[in-house]
Amino acid sequence: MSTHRLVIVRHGESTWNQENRFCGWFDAELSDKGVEEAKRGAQAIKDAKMEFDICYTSVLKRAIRTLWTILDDTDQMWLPVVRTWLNERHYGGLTGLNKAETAAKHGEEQVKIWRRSFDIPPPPMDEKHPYYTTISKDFTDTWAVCISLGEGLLPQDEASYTSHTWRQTAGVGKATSCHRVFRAPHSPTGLSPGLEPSGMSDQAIMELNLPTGIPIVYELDGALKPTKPMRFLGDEETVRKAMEAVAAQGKAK
Ligand code: DG2
Repeated sequence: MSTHRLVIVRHGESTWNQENRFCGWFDAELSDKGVEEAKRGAQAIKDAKMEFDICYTSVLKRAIRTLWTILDDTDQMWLPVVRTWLNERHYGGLTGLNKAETAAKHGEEQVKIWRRSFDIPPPPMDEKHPYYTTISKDFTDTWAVCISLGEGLLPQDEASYTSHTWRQTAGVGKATSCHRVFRAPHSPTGLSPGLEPSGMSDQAIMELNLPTGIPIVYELDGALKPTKPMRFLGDEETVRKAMEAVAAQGKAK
């Protein structure tokens, strides 16, 4: 029997998604299209008459603003919001680079590995990297323990282990006392191990290209195990096209 519901919405398109740049911990804003996507996500939640008890988001503004937009448009602005380490993983030395240009330079297969591999992290960010200072400044004070120079999807070192552990404890497991949980994360970390309730295989997660702004619904039992397959609040064709577009970001032009 379903007693709990988890709804996940990857933030709307960011300005760096729009420019097809590796973003990671860089705090990019939503693009105008991203705001529209968040609004469409809100409409889908409204149409499905879904209400929540608690919301989780990252400490990055693209996710926070998506959450605000959805709460505003569904008239649930009063809900408790936890901003925590649901951040995108650190994209290391790739941060700021164009994904298609990187694929032309290093090959599409290599870029797919960097984007989706569980155990191969992106190249590390060194101190001369153009975004090193910005990112360290944004996070060193509050999240010092967690500063890393690049993370894969599974922990490789102490810093990214901390980062992963924070993501996992920020997930649905912490919310057993709440029956209707809303989460506004990033891709692909939004569904990484410990955050994806159906326990998708590594391979399935590697192939998953989470679309921006389209809600994913999990119906769960008291032990937080899915009682039904997860579903998108969107028509099949739109979801398919949106996922293909995310996959295509790593193709050489
Ligand atoms: C994207 C994900 O993260 O990129 O960091 O560039 O969800 O915060 O926009 P998000 C980024 P891919 O792993 O799909 O390349």
